[in-house]
Amino acid sequence: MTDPKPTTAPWTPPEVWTWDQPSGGKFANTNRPVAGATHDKALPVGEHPLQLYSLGTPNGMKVTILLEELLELGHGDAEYDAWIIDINAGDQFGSGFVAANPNSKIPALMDHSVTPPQRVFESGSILLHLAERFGAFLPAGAARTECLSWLFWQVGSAPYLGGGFGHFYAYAPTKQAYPINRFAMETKRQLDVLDKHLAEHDYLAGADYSIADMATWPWYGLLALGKLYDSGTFLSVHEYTHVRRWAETIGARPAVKRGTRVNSPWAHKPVRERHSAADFV
Ligand SMILES: N[C@@H](CCC(=O)N[C@@H](CS)C(=O)NCC(=O)O)C(=O)O
Repeated sequence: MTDPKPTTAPWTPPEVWTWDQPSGGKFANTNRPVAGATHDKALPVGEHPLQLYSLGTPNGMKVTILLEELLELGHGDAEYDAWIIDINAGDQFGSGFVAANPNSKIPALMDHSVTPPQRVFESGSILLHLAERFGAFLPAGAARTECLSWLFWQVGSAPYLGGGFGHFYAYAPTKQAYPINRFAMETKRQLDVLDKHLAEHDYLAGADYSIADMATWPWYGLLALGKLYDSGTFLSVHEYTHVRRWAETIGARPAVKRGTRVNSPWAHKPVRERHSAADFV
């Protein structure tokens, strides 16, 4: 068997990588090989104990969906201020945001219900922090372990979907066969993992809707509904019938409809910043 033809011009990496040329990709203006703040900027603080600094991307939506679900359940203490962080403008590198999340990525939460205020970063950690604090959407016993397994699966898997498939299919300056084929393969495998599981379970942790579903829906649910990267036809998402059933059920929840609008300039009815229920007009 002959080797397949290379589909991109071969490149010999230099002995030592240096940051000397823009990548040309969608996030080329903000990507840097170093961490830390680029400028001084304090974060705004509103009146509620929970202060969220985020953007309505799939990672951001996870948290606003949970907060809206908690409010829907009657947890008044889950009232929150959600401030928008424009990652295309470099807001994630402001000194206040870096103090909340040294990794400079949305979402980040400051929980002022404790003294001193507790910073929480990484979407999975924020979901767990809030679920434990309110005793909701995290089942007990064996289902708790199953819930956490899927939660960790999601945060470990989505970079192949977002940073891999989505980046090369939708954001890279040119379409290249090698990375798109590699990450389309992995994305479809992940969809099939979910589809096989959801063929036998209503929700990821079993019978009950949990933070594992809230973490996974904005990525794989929207993907299966053809709403991510304009890739529904390319990935034949109609094949994943169980994921689609689960995604439609979750998408119909009022709290999910509200949560996906928060900090989302591109939503059908955007709520750029959320400070109270009155913001959802
Ligand atoms: N593992 C992180 C990923 C967060 C993440 O990748 N956030 C993106 C937006 S979806 C971001 O802030 N990107 C800005 C940047 O990379 O500079 C989490 O789950 O919270």
